Amino acid sequence: MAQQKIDLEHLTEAVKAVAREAGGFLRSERKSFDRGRVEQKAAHDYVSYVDKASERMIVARLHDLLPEAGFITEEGTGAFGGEEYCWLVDPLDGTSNYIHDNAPYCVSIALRDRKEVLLGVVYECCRDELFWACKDGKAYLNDEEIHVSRVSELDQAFIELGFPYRAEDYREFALQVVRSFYGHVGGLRLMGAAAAELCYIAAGRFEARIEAFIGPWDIAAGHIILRQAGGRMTDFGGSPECLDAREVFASNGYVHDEILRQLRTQRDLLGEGQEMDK
Ligand code: LIP
Repeated sequence: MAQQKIDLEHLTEAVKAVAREAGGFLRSERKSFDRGRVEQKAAHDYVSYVDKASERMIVARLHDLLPEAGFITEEGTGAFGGEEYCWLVDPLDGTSNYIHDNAPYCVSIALRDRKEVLLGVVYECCRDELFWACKDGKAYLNDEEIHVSRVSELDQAFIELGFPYRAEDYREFALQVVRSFYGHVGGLRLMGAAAAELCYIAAGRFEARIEAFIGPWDIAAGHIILRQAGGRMTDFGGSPECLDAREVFASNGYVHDEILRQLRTQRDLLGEGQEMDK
């Protein structure tokens, strides 16, 4: 049966409303958050009842919007069985920040088909910032168009680092990244919410982000928002095929090749990591 043509602009507006609704739920629950109800998925990898409730609500809303789509979500709600369309959802990116009442934390929702990401929405709750973009469109923060910075000199670049839960596989690489860049760039920051941080590059606040061993739900929405804002995302070898999020290097494009030259030389320091659920 011919696949239904999707009105991406109309669908993106509906997804923005879902992200705002879920973000309002996160903010509301934060006021009475019970740290006694936090589970540990793996060492230092936490999930709370709020993550799960947010995901259930988002999946229900998205299913109503596009019943034929599958789901790849951080907490496992819904399923992906090879459908033409697939939602990628992180219901609370920045979980550890949220548990400790720190910023940023956000909702990340993306839709892809078998070829590419079609739309992405990231709602960062603490600053009430809705980042969004759809295929062949511009990137926005709330109603304002956003663009990456034009910083091209490494010593002026602000770089976001992510330290994944898989410390054993990432530690040596992470330490080498700090040795390579600390004192030689504009600044390094560790913020703990990949989806929001990719949008910060799209908005021109940072120039690059480096992390490995995260989930496709962490980066899918930020990927299209960054791309439509003029940015670039590859793995540490320079391949644009990085949506499995095993290696994620994002930038404003101007500093990409110079940083990539250093990442390539350090790549063998990465452990095996484990394949994320596709
Ligand atoms: C987080 C990512 C972050 C990474 C953390 C964690 P979560 O996602 O956004 O970049 O460093 O280890 O994976 O678990 O808060 O959704």
